[in-house]
Amino acid sequence: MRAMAKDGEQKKSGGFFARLGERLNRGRGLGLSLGFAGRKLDAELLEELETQLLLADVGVAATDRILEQLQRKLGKRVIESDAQVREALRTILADMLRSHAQPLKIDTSAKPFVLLVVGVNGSGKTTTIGKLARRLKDQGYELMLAAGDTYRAAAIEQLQAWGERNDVPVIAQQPGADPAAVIYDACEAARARGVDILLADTAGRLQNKAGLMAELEKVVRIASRLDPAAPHEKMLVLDASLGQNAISQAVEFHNTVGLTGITMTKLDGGGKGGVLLSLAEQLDVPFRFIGVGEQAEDMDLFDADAFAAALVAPDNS
Ligand SMILES: Nc1nc2c(ncn2[C@@H]2O[C@H](COP(=O)(O)OP(=O)(O)O)[C@@H](O)[C@H]2O)c(=O)[nH]1
Ligand SMILES: [Mg+2]
Repeated sequence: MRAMAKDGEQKKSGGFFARLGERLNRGRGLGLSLGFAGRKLDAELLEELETQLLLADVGVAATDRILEQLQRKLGKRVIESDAQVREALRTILADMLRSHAQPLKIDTSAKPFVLLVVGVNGSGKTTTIGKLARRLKDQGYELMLAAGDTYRAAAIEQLQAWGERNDVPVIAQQPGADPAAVIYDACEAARARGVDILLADTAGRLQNKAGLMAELEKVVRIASRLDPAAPHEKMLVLDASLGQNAISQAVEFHNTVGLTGITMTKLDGGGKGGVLLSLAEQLDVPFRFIGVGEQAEDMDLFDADAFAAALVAPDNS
């Protein structure tokens, strides 16, 4: 049984992050096994920890930074307990993530505020739009969805199903239609109806990567026709279970469209979560939301302290 009923911006610190802790890497966080008590943070121990962090998708640069900070915090004294190391790690990770924890701000004067979701096929774009629709609707916004993934009929139907579930209108055309035309139509319709927020889906697969990137560039360009500030949010949806491949994807999308936010999905599955540290180290793009399941309520704001705490397994493990 799952706790339901969420209202608006209410912070779900306890419940949600307890769930995140349970789900992240199936309850193992980064999966670090410590056994540090009575030892010193010497070369051997640093190497053990380095291997574990790299295996947890933290990446080389972020791993180096973490170990450097840990040495600074713990010095060469004998370590009393794993809890002491965990506490130090929580602080270090939260500090690395904090500047990236910037919640999405809706400019309500935009009418519509256009939120374009990009990412490769299967990363969770359409599901994230569904979750956002639920969340933003609960907050009282007037919404519209645009079925910009015209690549497959199933993709359009999937978005329409989320629209029906949340009682939100969906602008769609036939499969194979020009996605930029769909987005333009939707921008016009949203403006005519005085909608607050337009959530626009896109395809993640084309004949080739260059084709996909060219199409996204066009979508972004056309979306700015009616409002030069649109799309106001260009959100990359990234599948955390891709590990270090998520990093190269993020860099590529950022270079193409200039991302303004990242939402990380599937942190409940094989995703170890360490990849966010790697991303934080390499890209100056805010983390908006995290997804920990397939249902509408399985998403929340990214919070650096809570995420760091969930990454470092509890002291009793
Ligand atoms: N476990 C889990 N599954 C997810 C999450 N987000 C999306 N999915 C699933 O991933 C699959 C692909 O999602 P979809 O939204 O269709 O991806 P898209 O191709 O990027 O639009 C679907 O089966 C979703 O239910 C998540 O946070 N956790
Ligand atoms: Mg989709």
